[in-house]
Amino acid sequence: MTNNKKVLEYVESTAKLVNPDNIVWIDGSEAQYQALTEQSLANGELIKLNEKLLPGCYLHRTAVNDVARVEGRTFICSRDQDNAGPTNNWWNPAEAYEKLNSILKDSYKGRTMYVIPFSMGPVGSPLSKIGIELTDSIYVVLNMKIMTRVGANVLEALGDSNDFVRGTHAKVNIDENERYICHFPEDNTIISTNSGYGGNVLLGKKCFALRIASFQGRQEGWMAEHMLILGVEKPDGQIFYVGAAFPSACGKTNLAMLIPPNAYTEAGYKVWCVGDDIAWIKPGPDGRLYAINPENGFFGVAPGTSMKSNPNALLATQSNTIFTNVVYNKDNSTVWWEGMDKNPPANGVDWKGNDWNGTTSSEKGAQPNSRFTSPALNCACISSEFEAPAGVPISAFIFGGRRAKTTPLVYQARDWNHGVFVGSIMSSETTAAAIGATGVLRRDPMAMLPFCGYHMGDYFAHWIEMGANTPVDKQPKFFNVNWFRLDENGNFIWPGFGDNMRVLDWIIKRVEGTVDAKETAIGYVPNATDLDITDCDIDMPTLESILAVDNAAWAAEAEGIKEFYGKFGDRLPVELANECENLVAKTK
Ligand code: GTP
Ligand code: SPV
Ligand code: MN
Repeated sequence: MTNNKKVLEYVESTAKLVNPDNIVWIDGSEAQYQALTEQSLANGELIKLNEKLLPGCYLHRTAVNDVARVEGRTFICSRDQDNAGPTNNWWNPAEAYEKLNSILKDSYKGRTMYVIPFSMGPVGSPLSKIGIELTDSIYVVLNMKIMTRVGANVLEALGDSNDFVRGTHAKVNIDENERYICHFPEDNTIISTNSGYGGNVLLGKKCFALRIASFQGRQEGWMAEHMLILGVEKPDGQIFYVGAAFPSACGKTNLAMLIPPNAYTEAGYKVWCVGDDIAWIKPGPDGRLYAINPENGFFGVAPGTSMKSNPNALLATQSNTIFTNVVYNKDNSTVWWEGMDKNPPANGVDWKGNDWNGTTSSEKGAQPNSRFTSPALNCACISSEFEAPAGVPISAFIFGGRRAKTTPLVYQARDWNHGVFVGSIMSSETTAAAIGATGVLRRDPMAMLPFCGYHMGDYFAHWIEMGANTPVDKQPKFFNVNWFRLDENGNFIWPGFGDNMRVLDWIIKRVEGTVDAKETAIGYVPNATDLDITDCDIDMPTLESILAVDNAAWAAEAEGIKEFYGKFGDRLPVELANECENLVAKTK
C-alpha cells in the first residue's frame, strides 16, 4: 500500500519482533471492515446488536481487570528525566525499550498484525498529523476507524515523509502486571502492552493527540489540549467558538453537545459541536488562535447519558456505534446503562457477562467507565466547520473541574497570564475514567495532568509564551466554571447540562463586552441578575450562594497552590508565581 521506506521499515522491524502469522494493511474500504467485523463476531470479541433498533452497532466486553486508563503504568520515556517533570512517571528509554521488547517478543504468534495508517485531523489539513498503529486487536481496528481517519489516502498524504507517529499495541495476555503505556516523545513512538481498553490502546487518542502532540506543539509553536470545542450561534447568525478543558468524566461531551433551554432556542440560539475531548490550537494568519478537533468520533462515557441529559449524544449512539462494558438486553439485543432511564432490562447481562436485571445484585450493570464509540457525523449538532482544514477561531478558553465547594459557578480571569494561572490551579475530584480511588481532590492543571508529554513547568511556560505571541486584541478570554457544587445533603446545586447555556451566554457577553461583572480576589464574577435564570430550577439566593467568593477559603487554596507550585522548582514561570502572590494579597 506504500513505498514509504520508513513506514515499511517500522512495520517490518516490529513484525520481526512480535512474529505475527500474517500482516494485514487497513485500507479504509467498507469490504475490509465488514470482513473484520464478521471475524470478531465469530470469535466473540463483538456481539451484534438489534439491526432494526441499533443498525451497525456492536457490544464489546473488556477483561474485568482492564476497564480504564492506568495512570500509574503510563510513562514518559524522555532521554533526560528532568524533561518528564515531577507530575509524570519517567522511565529511562533504553531500559523501557528493553523491557517492552521482551514483552512484545513473539507476542503476535498465532495472531494477525493489523497496520492502521491514520490521520489526526482532516487528511491533508495543515494542522493534521499522521500515525501508524500496529495492533493485534480487531476491536482496536474498528474503533480507530470511528475515532480517526483511516486508510490508503492517509499513506498517500504522508508520501515518503518520515513525519509520522509510530504506535505499537499488543494485547499479549492482558496481564495487569505487564501493562505499560509508554511514550518516547523524542522518537515519535508509543508502545502499549497488555491492555484492550480504549484510552490505553486507541493510540491516536490520549497517547498521540495529547502526550506526543503536546511535546510536538511546544517545539512547533502550537498547543494540544484536553478540550472540547463548541460554537454558540447567536440569533443574528454570529458564531463564537470556545475551547473548554475539564478533567476526564467532568462534562466535556455533555457541554459540547448542549441543547439550550427553550427560551434560548426560541430566540434563535444554537450550539454546534466541533469536538468533545481534544483540541489542537495554532495561530492563524490573522493572529487569532484556531482550533481543530483531531478526532473523527466520540469515545464517550455511557452512564448518565440519557434523552434528558444529552439527547444529541444518545441519538448519535443509535447507529454504527461500538459499546464497551454496558448492559446487554437479551430480550431485544439492545443496550442499557445506569442513568439512561429507570428501567433496567428484565433479562439483562451485566458488563462482566453475568445475568443481571437491576435487582439480582447490588452491583452496577454497566461499568462506571463504560463507553460508546460513535462517528462524529452521527451527531445532530455537529458543526459545519468540523472538517474545516483551518479550524475555528477561539474566543474563549474555559477551565473547570468537580469541586464540591470553594470554586464559584463561573468567573473570568483578568488577562492571559491570569488565565493561565486559573488553568494551572485547576483541581478536581477523581473519576472512574482512570483506575484508582474516585472522588479524591487533586490538582489537574488544564485537565492535562495525565496527558502532558513533558515537564508541566515547561508546559505552563509554553502557555505563557503562546499568549505573549498573540496580540492582546486577538487573545481569547479565560473563564473557569464549576457545575458540581454540592449542598449539605450532597446534591448538585446547579442544574447543569442544558442550563449551562446560561453560563455560556454570560461568557459570550463578556467576550463581546456587553455585560458588567464584579471584581473579586479571584477575578470577575457575574452579578447574579446578569445570569438569565428564566424557567431554571434555581432561585436567586441559591444562585448568589454559588457565585460568592469566600476569601478565607481562597487564602487556604493559595497555600495549597504554593505547595503544588513548589514541585516545579525553577521551571515554574515567574508570571505564575507572581499571580499566586497576587491571590494571596487580594484575599487578605
Ligand atoms: P471524558 O470522555 O472522560 O474526557 O469525559 P467528559 O469530560 O467528556 O465527561 P462527560 O460529558 O462524559 O460527563 C461525565 C459525567 O458527568 C456524566 O456522568 C455526566 O452525566 C456528568 N455531567 C456532565 N455535565 C454535567 C453537569 O452539567 N452537571 C452535573 N451534575 N453532571 C454533569
Ligand atoms: C478520558 O479519560 O479523558 C477519556 C477516555 O476521554 S480515554 O480515551 O480512556 O482517555
Ligand atoms: Mn477525555
